[in-house]
Amino acid sequence: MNVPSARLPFFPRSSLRRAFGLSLGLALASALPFAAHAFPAYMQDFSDHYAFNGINVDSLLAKESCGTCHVRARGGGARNAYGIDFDKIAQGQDKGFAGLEFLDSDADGFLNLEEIFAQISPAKDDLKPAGRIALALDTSETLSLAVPAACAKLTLKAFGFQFESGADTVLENVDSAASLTLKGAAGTVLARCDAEGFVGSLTK
Ligand SMILES: [Ca+2]
Repeated sequence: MNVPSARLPFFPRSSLRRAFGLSLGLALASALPFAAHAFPAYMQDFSDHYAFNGINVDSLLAKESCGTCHVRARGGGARNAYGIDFDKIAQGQDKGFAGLEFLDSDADGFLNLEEIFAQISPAKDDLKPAGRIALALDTSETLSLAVPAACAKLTLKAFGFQFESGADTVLENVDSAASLTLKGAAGTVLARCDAEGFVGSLTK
């Protein structure tokens, strides 16, 4: 699904982030404090935020449920690393989920946004992508990608930037490296190989 880049909080412009933080902040202001019966509302907020940005997180939420933010999968009690950051930053600093995306809450070497894009918990350092896709962008708008091993289907999503096919594109049967044109001055690109479990990103 192509999503207009102007709507995307991933685009590193503080005005967009502030605007989104405000709207999420208003939504959260009407929510109940962190309590067991309020969890579905937070999960819905999480799902809505990523759906708005063209990322379906149903698979992640089906696996993790309330464990997306809590130590216990059924919720309540202590928050996990992502839940602690959610409390401190998304809520405490009114930055919403967008404020967590370029953090590595579980310190496993992958950004929360990368793990969420790969449908992997951003809170568990024993659950992480199988390898990193390296992305590089040169001055002539050529995006280069290197995968750790052959990738059957490499899905790319751009925020701020644009591929020739729009915000999304797919490369098939990438053996080790590939390149393609990426237009735009600034933004974020996400890349993943679902079957192989690789993920990567570039932000400029
Ligand atoms: Ca991580």
